[in-house]
Amino acid sequence: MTARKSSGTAKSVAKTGQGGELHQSASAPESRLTTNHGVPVSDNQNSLKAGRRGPTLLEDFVLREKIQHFDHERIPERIVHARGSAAHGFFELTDTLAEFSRARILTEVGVKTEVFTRFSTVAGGAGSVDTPRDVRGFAVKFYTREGNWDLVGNNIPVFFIQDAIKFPDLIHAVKMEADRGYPQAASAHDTFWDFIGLMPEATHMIMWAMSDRGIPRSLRMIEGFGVNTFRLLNDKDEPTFVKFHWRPKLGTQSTCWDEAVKIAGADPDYHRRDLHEAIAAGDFPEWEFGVQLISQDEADALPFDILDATKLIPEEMVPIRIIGRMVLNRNPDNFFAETEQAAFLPTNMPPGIDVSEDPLLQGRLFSYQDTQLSRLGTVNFHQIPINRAKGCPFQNLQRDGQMQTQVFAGRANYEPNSLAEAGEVGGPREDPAGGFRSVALPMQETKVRLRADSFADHFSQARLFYRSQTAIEQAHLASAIVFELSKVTLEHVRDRVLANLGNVDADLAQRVADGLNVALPKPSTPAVKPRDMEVSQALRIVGKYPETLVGRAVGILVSDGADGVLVDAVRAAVEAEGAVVKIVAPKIGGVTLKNGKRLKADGQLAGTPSVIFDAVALVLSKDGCTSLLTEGAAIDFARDAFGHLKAIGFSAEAKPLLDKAGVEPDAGIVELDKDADTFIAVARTRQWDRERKVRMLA
Ligand code: HDD
Repeated sequence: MTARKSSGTAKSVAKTGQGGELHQSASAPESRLTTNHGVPVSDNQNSLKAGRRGPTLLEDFVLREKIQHFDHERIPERIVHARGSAAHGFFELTDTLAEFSRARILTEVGVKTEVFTRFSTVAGGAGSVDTPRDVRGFAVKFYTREGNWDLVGNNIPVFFIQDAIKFPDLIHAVKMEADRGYPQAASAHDTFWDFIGLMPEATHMIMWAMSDRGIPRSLRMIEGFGVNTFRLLNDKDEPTFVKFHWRPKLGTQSTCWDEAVKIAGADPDYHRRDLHEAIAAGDFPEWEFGVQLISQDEADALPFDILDATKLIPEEMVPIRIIGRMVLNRNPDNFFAETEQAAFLPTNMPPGIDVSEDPLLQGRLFSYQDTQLSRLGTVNFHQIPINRAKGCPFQNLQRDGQMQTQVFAGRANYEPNSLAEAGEVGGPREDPAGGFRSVALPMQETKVRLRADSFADHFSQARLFYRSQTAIEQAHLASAIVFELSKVTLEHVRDRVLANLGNVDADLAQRVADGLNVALPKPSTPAVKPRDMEVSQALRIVGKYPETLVGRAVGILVSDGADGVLVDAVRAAVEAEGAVVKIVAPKIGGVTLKNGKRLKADGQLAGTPSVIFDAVALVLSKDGCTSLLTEGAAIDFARDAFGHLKAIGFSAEAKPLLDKAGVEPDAGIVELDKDADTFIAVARTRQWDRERKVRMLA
């Protein structure tokens, strides 16, 4: 191997390890590779050695700096919500809440405020898959003109526990079991269900998590909730309780469980990719922003405590008032700098928004700031660009600390000071009128460590949720619990959960017991007997979301000799509906159509199964179909689409493949025609009627 010397002239020649040459123009300062301290680097391919084949020298600061930086590239992942995907966008207020709040973000109609929104799963590590059954985090950082407002919510409006002191126990129970380090990103294991069985207050949230909301189709299709009750404060500092809601424009949509499991293998980054690709394509996800406003008197009249995070306020009792919208329209430039380093704090609130005494929220007010210190490593994490208040200046007299990036001038780092009287910089001062004020509440209670009696009803709302679901959703929910409990090895743990379910609904408990093939124990004794509440249609997904292809994806499986006219017809019709088309071919090089034209493939069949599409079309030639009859991936393509209740359009020649895959005719299986109308009509929704034919549900 010959080592060359860098010429040091305008055109330098960098050496590769193989002795090849990489020519680069490196003389211009703006394009020159340097060390972190600005020293130009002459050779980024070879370390400095004692002789051509000798050991590397300690003196090589270029090598040492590069390796050392690399060694420290990772920071601790978030203790929860480690797996996340984010985007930039804006929030626009459409209706003022001036009567209730003095926060400008809630009163200035038409103003667009920058936001950064991060979605996440809860239990899995940063490298885990996107589609486990789990709660999804929905955290929005509004860069308001009065400081950052972080609304750190979930896609489920209630929580597992009532008091923050139980949070570490909950998370320890759901994460990988302590001795064995598995399962990753899954609640289907002993320790989680052990904790749940012993914590009846978790039952309501379990209903939500086990419902189809736990397996969303896309991050663009999840609802968001602030979960905790907050307060708004108006100009006169009069308080109003508030619950925050995000509603996806595309509707709330889910996958089937079997589909979610298979997506995890086919595309572990399914949600991250979907969000990124949609935004890159200009198909910007959008949510409506709504509030439920409750006065103290109204809150007192409710049959549950609004300070209890395991309770929601049914929309039928207090309607949601839509006051704004959020559009996500820009992907992060750098995942680490933005998505990973984003630090959300429920304590970030502009004047006019305040917390409530919800004991879960109260603990959160400490935890988030604290966790950033170990995760981001410094009290100055607010100076990282993604966390910086950019809607307004920020200034105070806090100084120094690790990674201080601001250079403060002057002597005044204390207050009060009178340096301005001598013409020096005196520094910022408090603003009694415009600054953040907390609600003025009388506090005269005895100091206690207990749970309020008003928090004791653990089952009425769990019952409300179950009874408000459609028959399809009830079956999914029961089946999900059966699946999870089937992974529980300790019988007494299963029994305790079943006994709690008896308080939710006798039918649900029986279905789960039957699904497990075990005897149903007697219901546990609830602290408060569950009450029947008015069924809430708003809690459903099925039947509520728009029948549309907008924002979805359709896969067309093609073979050599396929009819290009049909492919074009399907593509045009699907795109006209606002969905994306992907061509799937046996080989990535594509196919030659009947008319001799080449058609490029977006995905190779073996790596592009039908689980990643919302509907599929099979446009095959006779020979193409015959050759696919011995290809497992092709048979699975059709079989899974059928099993996941998707519409299947097919060219007449593709019929043998459908037969081989066991696809039985129904309203969702249509032969393609020249305008693909019939296919589009059925592709707008899942074929729910098919489900009982393809799956044993609890
Ligand atoms: Fe939390 C992160 C949502 C209760 C402690 N939480 C975190 C994130 C979301 C939520 C979306 C990820 C933010 C991001 O994308 O960076 N958490 C919730 C909701 C809760 C909730 C909706 C109930 C209403 N959390 C909760 C409690 C505690 C925490 C009760 C502790 C007492 N949460 C944390 C944390 C995290 C976090 C440990 C980990 C990473 C971070 O904060 O920044 O502080």
